[in-house]
Amino acid sequence: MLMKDAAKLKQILSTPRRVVVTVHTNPDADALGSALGFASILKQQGHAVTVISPNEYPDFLKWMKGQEEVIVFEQQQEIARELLARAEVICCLDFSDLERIGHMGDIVRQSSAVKVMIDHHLEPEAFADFEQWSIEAGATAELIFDLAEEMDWVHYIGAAEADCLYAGIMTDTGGFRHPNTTQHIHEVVARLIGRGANTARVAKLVYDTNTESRLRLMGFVLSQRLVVMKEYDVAYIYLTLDDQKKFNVQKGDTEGLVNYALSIANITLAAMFTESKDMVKISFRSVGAFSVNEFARKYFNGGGHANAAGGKSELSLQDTIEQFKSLVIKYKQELEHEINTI
Ligand SMILES: [Mn+2]
Repeated sequence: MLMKDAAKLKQILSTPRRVVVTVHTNPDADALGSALGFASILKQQGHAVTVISPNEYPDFLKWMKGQEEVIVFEQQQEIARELLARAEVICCLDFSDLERIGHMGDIVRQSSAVKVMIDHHLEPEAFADFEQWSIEAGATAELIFDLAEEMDWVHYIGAAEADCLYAGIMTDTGGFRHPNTTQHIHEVVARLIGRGANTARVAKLVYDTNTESRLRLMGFVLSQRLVVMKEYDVAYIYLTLDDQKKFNVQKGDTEGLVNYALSIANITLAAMFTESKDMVKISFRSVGAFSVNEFARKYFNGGGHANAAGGKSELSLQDTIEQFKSLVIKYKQELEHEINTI
C-alpha cells in the first residue's frame, strides 16, 4: 500500500527533526517491533527519535534493539510530556484511535506536530496528517516495510531492524497461520530475511519464554477454568482475582491463553475473561466470518480485528460471563459452522 503524499512527508523528513514514535497501550511485538525498527530507520537519517510507550511492555520483547531507550509514559511522565511537547513529528504505530494511548491521547491530539499514523486496525480516527493505513496488512511491521520501500529507506534495515519487524509479522499472523498471511507478507518476510532477520532466533525469543509459574497457571486454567459450550462452538476461559493471586500472575502471563480455547476442534469463538479490581478485561478470538471486532464493539466496549479483539466490562466477572453466554445463545446461528467460512 502506498502512502498518500509520501513525497511531502519525505520533504518534511529531509532535515533533522525531533521525532516521537508511539504505540498502543500494552504494546505487543508488532507495536514495539514496528516502533523500534522505524525509529532506527529515522535515526540513521539524523533525526532525534524517541519511542514512547504508554505503559510497560512484556519481558519477552526486551531483546529488541533500542528497547532499553524506550520511555514508558506511565513511569516517566515528565520526560515523556517534554518530548511530546518538543516533537516536530509524532508517529503513531499499530493503533489508529487516540483512545488507545490513554492519557497521551489528548496530548497527541492537541499537539501541533506533524502526525503520521501507520496502522492496520479497523475504524481509524482521522487525526493524522499522513496515513499508511490498511486493514489488508497483516501487521504494522509490514506497512513499515512498504513505507521504507516507497521512501527508499530499505538500506537502513539491517539485521537488528529486520528482527524487530519480523517479530511483528510473525506474531500478528499467529506464526503465519491467520488469514492475513498473504503472498505480500511472505514477500516482505523474504526481504527481511534478505536484510538479515534471524527467524529461528526471533521465534525462540518470542515464543519460548514460559516461566514455571506461567506453565502451572496454564495447567490450572485448562483443567479448572475452561468452559466449552459445545453446541454453540464456543469456549471460554476465566480468571478470578484470587486465581491471579494464587499463581502470582504477572503482566503477560495470561497472554495468548485464549488461543488454547480456540484450538479445540470445531470451536469458532473463544473468549477469555480476566477479573481486575475495577473491571473485567476480555480477549476474543474467532475463526471465519464471525467478527469479534463487531461483537466486542457492540457489547463489550472494545474492538480490534475481525478475528482478534479485546473488550472490557464494568459488571462483575460472573455477570459479564452471563451476558456473554446469553449473547452466544442469541448468535447461535451465526456461530455455527464458521469453520466453513475461512
Ligand atoms: Mn499489529
